[in-house]
Amino acid sequence: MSGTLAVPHKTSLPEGVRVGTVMRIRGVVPDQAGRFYVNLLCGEEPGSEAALHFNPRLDESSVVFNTLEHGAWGREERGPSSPFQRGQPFDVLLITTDEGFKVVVGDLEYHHFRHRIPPTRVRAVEVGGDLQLQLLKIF
Ligand code: 9QG
Repeated sequence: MSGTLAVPHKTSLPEGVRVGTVMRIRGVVPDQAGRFYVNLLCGEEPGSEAALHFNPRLDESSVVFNTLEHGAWGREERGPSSPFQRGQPFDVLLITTDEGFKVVVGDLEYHHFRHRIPPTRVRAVEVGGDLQLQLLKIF
């Protein structure tokens, strides 16, 4: 598909993420998609902690949010009914607030994930799994 980025796609954030940082992820969910993810990672190396794991699951019609700390997944949070559909485009904003990450899907304020790891520790954003990625932009 024209204008897609290879996945997994990783962008370094050397200055980290601060209150007010907005990340925009735009793409299309493939017809046979299972799951995809956006991870806000606290390092570039494999096994880095994740301050946010955002995981739309088309196979479960759910969206899972979590952290990865000391090699272990934390307590899962799940959003309300999934706004993602196989074959459909999507546009997501991750808005960094004092309290957490506000996740906006399309025009819907979908979920607020309260910080467990300080967002200033984030050093990279990685997008991967079953998606056609058209845009990853950090504001
Ligand atoms: O399943 O759930 C989020 O709580 C795990 C998944 C895991 C995460 C996690 O296996 O999948 O979504 O690194 C992984 O295996 C990711 C991709 C209880």
